Parts: sequence; structure tokens; C-alpha cells
Amino acid sequence: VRNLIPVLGDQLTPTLTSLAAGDPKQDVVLMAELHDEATYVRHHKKKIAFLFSAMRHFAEELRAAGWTVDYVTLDAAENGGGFTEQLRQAVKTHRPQRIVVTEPGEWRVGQMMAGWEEQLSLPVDILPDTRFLCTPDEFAAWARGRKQLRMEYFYREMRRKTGLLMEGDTPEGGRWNYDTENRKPAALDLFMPKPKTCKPDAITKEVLALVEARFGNHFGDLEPFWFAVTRADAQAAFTAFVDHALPFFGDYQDAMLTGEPFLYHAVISQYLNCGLLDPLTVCRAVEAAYHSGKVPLNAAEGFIRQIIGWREYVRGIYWLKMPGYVSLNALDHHRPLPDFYWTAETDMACVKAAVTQTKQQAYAHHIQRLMVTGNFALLAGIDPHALHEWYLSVYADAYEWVELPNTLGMSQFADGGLLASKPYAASGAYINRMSNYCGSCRYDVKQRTGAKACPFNALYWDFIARHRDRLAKNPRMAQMLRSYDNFDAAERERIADSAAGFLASLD
Ligand code: FAD
Ligand code: DLZ
Ligand code: SF4
Repeated sequence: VRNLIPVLGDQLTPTLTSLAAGDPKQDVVLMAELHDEATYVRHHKKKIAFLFSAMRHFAEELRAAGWTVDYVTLDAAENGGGFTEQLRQAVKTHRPQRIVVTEPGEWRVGQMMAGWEEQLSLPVDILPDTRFLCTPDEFAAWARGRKQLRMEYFYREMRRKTGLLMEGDTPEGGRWNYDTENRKPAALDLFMPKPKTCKPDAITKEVLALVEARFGNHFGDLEPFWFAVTRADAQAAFTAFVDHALPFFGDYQDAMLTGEPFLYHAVISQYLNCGLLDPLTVCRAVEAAYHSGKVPLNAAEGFIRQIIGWREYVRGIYWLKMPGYVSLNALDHHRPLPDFYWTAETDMACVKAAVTQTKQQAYAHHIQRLMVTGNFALLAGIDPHALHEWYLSVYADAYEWVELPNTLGMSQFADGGLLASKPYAASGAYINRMSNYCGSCRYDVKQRTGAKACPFNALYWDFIARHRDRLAKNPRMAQMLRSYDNFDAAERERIADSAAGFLASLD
């Protein structure tokens, strides 16, 4: 064998650089279901089943294209448990001249790869991952010398680079960003589109049984299992989104509704992040839908910004700032993660809804992650590292390169404002405006303090008071600080007491 090509669980793309550099006649692909990868955080059962099944289907796809694939299932006798051990075994079996691999998404795995040459006494070529638009080096060059990093300016570079929604040098419609049109609450609608669901085939059924047997005690419901596990089905799910939900994507991007976990979202991040869908291809399809008059500009621009803007930007920050980034805790928050993040046993209707659907679907949309579970943790002073491990394990789309900057930076302000310009902290009024959760909640969103008051309210003002000095430096927080200062001393005391009382009930 000439090259041994390890393909990781989030590299399920036929045009992957390591495969493009290979030759099916002389090389062997190695894929492995690994105990270490499934448990370095205890991933949601549905996430593990999704990846194992997608990996098995991808191995079939490669074999059909003429590749020899050494595929090691989790229950195989020769399963080594981790990447390096499995590779050592494969080197013994196949006696390759070299190892060729595409760079990994996570820093942790990059460290492993860096040790392979010495541990295996073989040359190791690590090729770039061209599924992203911006390389870590390009991002570092963009960031160099800037006093502040802001997604909006990075995004404009990516628009220019790809030509997406551009007319020459100017943005389509004359503006770069149509977010101001995208903040409408949604109404219950009998005809709300639903993500396309797929029936488990024989391969998926076998994986479901394996995951139940081996990871039965992990968080989350394994069934019903309806994710696409092949490129063709993921593409069909994306096309259904473009046809039915994308026209409303912009308008209702920030909305939340009881019993509607998906609203007008794409529900494709799990497919993009493991390689079943290609980011640039989906953006081109959305641009084409705009040009053919199927979707309005605010929807197309909003969607494309999430992918070529936010998705690339968070990856850039991750590789720029790791390994130190994961331990940042700028607000010095140390409270343990409350149990209800696992059990959903809380009277807060908004939190209960987000955690319940997370358990059922391994999915919550962005505003639930940011403004419900994330916002609560920020206000309550939860340890950002514990929260990071929660987000990394419970969502089907979670890999550290994308989850960590979103959690630590965007949602918890634990990087002190590197990624986001102000903390995404909000009281119950925001949740009430964007959702219909409060109507059925035991708490009263209109009350600031007292036993019946929405906990987000006192916690919000208490957060402002606790971090007053730091927030005073931020002009975008000035109005909130003034509002707090306008409360009389007795009200400030009631706020502190209510917040402390509620926090004590968490312990
Ligand atoms: P849509 O709302 O339909 O958006 C379309 C696509 O845009 C998504 O599929 C995704 O690829 C991309 N996108 C949108 N927002 C972001 C963002 N902030 N960062 C990166 N990509 C984005 N996204 C992940 O892919 N993996 C994660 O582990 C993850 N963890 C998060 C943790 C927190 C605390 C927060 C606030 C956000 C996190 N996000 C994460 C971003 C976002 O919530 C998800 O990408 C989105 O909810 C996926 O659902 P969707 O496909 O329906 O997205
Ligand atoms: C997330 C994950 C899981 C649960 N299982 C596997 C696996 O068994 N085999 C594998 O090759 N990859 C898996 N992955 C994805 C890896 O963790 C991923 O490649 C790293 O997170 C790097 O981004
Ligand atoms: Fe959430 Fe407060 Fe509304 Fe209840 S009242 S749903 S806790 S925001």
C-alpha cells in the first residue's frame, strides 16, 4: 500500500483533500468508530448514532467509487479505541509508505496528529481542509493589527471573495446586512414547514442498536431517529428547506414558539459540519433562489451571512486563540451547571422547552441556545467551561471549533469581548417579545422581584450590578446601567435578594 488515508467522522466529503491526493488503486482509506471520540465528552446518543451511520454510508460510497476502505466498527475485536492506536494497527496490517490526512477541526485532534510521525515512524502529510472559505492563516492575517475583531467586516471580505450577492464591488440591494428586517416574532401556523425526515435503513437500525447497547446511559433520546445519513438525503433535506422555509427564514430568525422546535430554520448544521453538505454550494443555491425570485433578499442575505460570515468567523477565532481560549473566564463565573440542563425539570417554561427538545432532537435553534439556555447561564454566573462541555455534548452539530467560540465568546462573554461587542444578556421582556413561552409559565414575566417574578428579571439586573465596572467601559451598555442607577435603594435591595434567593434554590 502506498498511502494510508485516515478519514475522520467529520470528513465525510468525497472531494476531501486527502482523498483528492490519493489513488483508489494504490491507497487504503481507514475509518473507525472510536470509544474515545464518543466519550471525550459524553455525546448525545442521537449524535453518536448520526455520525456512525453517516460514516458507514460514506464508506459504502467510497467503496462504490473503487476505494479500499478499512472500516473498523465499534464492536470489532481489533478496535483500538482511539485515533492513534487504531492507526498503529492499520499501519501493521497495510504497511503503507506514508500517511496522508486532512487537517482536523479540533485542536485536540491536531495535537494527536502532530505526534504521529514520531510514534508511527512514517512520514505524515497533513493537508489543508478546503471545505472552509478562509484558512486559519488568512484569518490571522485579517485579524493582525486590528484593534477589534468584528464579524461584520470579516463577512464583507467573504462576500467580496466569493462574489455571493455582489454586483461588482457593491452588495446586492445596496446594503451588506438586512438584519434590522429580521426580528419579527412568529405566530402559530398550521402550515409551518417541517424539516424533511428520513426513515432509518438497515445500516442505521444496526447502529441504533449498537449505540443503545454501548452508550445507553448518555443524555438524549435515540428515537425517533430521522436525520439524513447520506449525501443525497442531506441534499434533499436542504432543497426542501429552500423551497418551503427559506422565504421566511429572515423574518422569523429570532422567533421562538412552544411546540415548534424548528420554525423556519434550515436544520442542516449537522450535515454541513460532518461534510455531507458543502457550505459554498448551499450558499450558491440560496443565491440562485434569490435571483429566480423565489426568496426575498433579507432571507437570502441572512442565511448566507450565517454561513460565510458567522461560521467562518468563529472557526477563525478558534484557531487564532487556541489552546488558551478554552480556559478563558473573563467574568469569573464559577457556579456549577444546574441539574435542569440535563433533566429539564424547571418551572421556567422557556428553559424547559429548550432542554426538552434538546433531549429529544439533539437540536435547538440559535436563539434558544443564545437567549434561553446561554442567557440564563450568563445571568446566573455558571462556569463557562461546564457550559461549554454541555453544548459540545448535547447537539448533533457540535464540534469544538464551532461550539466553543459560540459558547465561550458569543454567549458567555468569557473572552472579555473578543468575539462579540457586548454580552448577550437579556431580561424576561426579550424572551416574552420573541416567543409565546411566558403565557404558560408559572412565573410572571412582568414582575421584577418576589417569588412569582420571572427569574430572568432579577438575575438580569443583578448581573448588571455585579459587573458594573466592566460594563461601564462599554458604550452599548450605558443605557442599561443608567436604568439600574435609576432604581431606588430599596428596589436595588429587592433585586439583590430575589436574585440571591433564586440562585440559592439552584444549589
Ligand atoms: P440556521 O438558523 O438555519 O442557519 C443556517 C446555518 O448557518 C447553520 O446550519 C449553521 O451552519 C450556520 N450558522 C448560523 N449561526 C451560526 C453561528 N453562530 N456559528 C456558526 N454557524 C452558524 N453551531 C454549530 O454548527 N455547532 C455548534 O456546536 C454550535 N454551538 C452553539 C452554541 C451556542 C451557545 C450558540 C449561541 C450557538 C451555537 N451554534 C452552533 C450556532 C447556531 O446556533 C447553529 O449553527 C444553528 O442553530 C444550527 O441550526 P440550523 O442549521 O437550523 O441553522
Ligand atoms: C464526534 C465524533 C464521534 C462521536 N465519533 C467519532 C468516531 O467514532 N470516529 C471518528 O473518526 N470521528 C468521530 N467523531 C468526530 C471526531 O471527534 C472529529 O473528527 C473531531 O472532533 C475533529 O473535528
Ligand atoms: Fe422564561 Fe420568564 Fe417567560 Fe417564564 S416568564 S417563560 S422564565 S422568560
